[in-house]
Amino acid sequence: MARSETALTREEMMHFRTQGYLGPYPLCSAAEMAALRPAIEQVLETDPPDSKNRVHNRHLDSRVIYDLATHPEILNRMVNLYGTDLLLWRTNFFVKYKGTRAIPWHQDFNYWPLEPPIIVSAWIAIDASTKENGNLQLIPGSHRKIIPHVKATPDVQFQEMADAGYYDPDQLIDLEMQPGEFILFNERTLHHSKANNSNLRRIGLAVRAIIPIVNVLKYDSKDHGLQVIHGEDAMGFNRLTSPPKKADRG
Ligand SMILES: O=C(O)CCC(=O)C(=O)O
Repeated sequence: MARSETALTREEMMHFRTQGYLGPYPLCSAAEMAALRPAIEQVLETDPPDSKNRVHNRHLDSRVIYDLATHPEILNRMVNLYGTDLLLWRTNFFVKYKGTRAIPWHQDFNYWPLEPPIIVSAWIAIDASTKENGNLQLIPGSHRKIIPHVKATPDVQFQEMADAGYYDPDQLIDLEMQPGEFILFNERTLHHSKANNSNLRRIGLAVRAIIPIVNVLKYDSKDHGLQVIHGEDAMGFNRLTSPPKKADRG
């Protein structure tokens, strides 16, 4: 496989394997993200064609979001870790204003209709993400075991959360990020974020990519399909769709 300009070192690849995450890395500068932010905000203020949800899968109707999600700084690193063939499954914005509830500790694969559940996520800081406004926190190495999930408490955003008896929150690390930085993590890396108790908005964009052997068991909407973002889809298990055209909304 050709090594890209942003090829990971052997140490970085081993870090991802043993710790379950990598980064932060710069996708663009904070100034470049500031220039892009009005277009991102406009997408978030507009209903998508399927009118379902403004924060999910906007890479399907916005070229700005698609280009962000498939930026070479992300894609080249994903290719180094997972091989040349990659499909974009989902994107999710996580928008936290003052008072937005915490995201509980969880392993993503607990919730997802994928078989086998192999996913790499990139989480891109659209705004600065700091301890003040509820940055991501994760537990290095936690991807090596499967943690049971139980009914979530009402103070958090999800219906289910990791069973607190199965991990040690003292092992967490803070991933503070400047706008334009991103991290990578896998489907079992235990992570969460606290409530935002500050006046500083915190928007992150999570990008979920899979390899072609992964079968999507349930689609998010009738318009939902996957895009081949690198290499090819030699398996043909999943419904494919095209990237939005550059002239499209957003
Ligand atoms: O942005 C957050 O606070 C949580 C993100 C998250 O849970 C995810 O990307 O899977």
